[in-house]
Amino acid sequence: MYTNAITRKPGENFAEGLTTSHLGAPDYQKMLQQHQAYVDTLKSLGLQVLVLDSLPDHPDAYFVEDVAVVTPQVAVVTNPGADSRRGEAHLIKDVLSKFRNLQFIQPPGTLDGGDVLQVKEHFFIGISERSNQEGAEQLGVILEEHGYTWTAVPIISGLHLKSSLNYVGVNTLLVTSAFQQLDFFAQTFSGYETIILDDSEIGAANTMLVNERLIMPVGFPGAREKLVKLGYPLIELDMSEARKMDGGLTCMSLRF
Ligand code: CIR
Repeated sequence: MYTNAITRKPGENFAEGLTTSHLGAPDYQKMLQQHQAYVDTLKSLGLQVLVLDSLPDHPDAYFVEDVAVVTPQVAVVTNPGADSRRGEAHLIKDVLSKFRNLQFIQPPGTLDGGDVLQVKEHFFIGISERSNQEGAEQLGVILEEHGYTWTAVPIISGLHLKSSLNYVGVNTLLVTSAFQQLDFFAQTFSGYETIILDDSEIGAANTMLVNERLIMPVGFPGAREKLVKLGYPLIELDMSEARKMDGGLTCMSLRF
């Protein structure tokens, strides 16, 4: 069960963050409302939620997931792969050190938390445009010290591993059909059940399991129908503005 979450308020200039999506210009007031609903939802599930101040010099900083990987034993501060985001990492140190001992991904290693998917005692680490092999290995060494195992996963499309794949409980992975068709998928993810998303609903891949509830983005009825069968109560949140900035549900918090 998670007891804590760290989030960060989106800044007024959040639209200056990195994006590859063509979903139109994001709206700040809507973003704030959606962020508040997100925070309120985590609180309603019993988490204590810290909301850090926005960082005007780092318009993507509210995607706090990317700057750390938190386990019960240690928090690993990452070295984000995008130049514009690198400075965010050391700005999370003070708050994280109140909860965990810290370790650090060191250059030339790069790593974004969005590429790190924990499934029970195992971590899948995406090697993407943001996270390199060196970063994955550094994280892997730290995780092994604490009894975890890990596997590297090549990310060929989409920003991060968790843009395409998430763990939704009941030994089940939620995955886009494109990702599921990659030749390494069956072997790398053997032993799990899969729920495969239609191509028109890849935006639902970033669904988040928190304290026996599944939080999913609104607007994906096909995914909803498949997920409801897992038996968890579903909560739908409007993520329209974060999606315009290539972000989703998991990106906006560190949960531990
Ligand atoms: C970026 O490109 O870095 C941000 N605009 C979006 C980051 C999303 N983070 C995540 O998926 N963990």
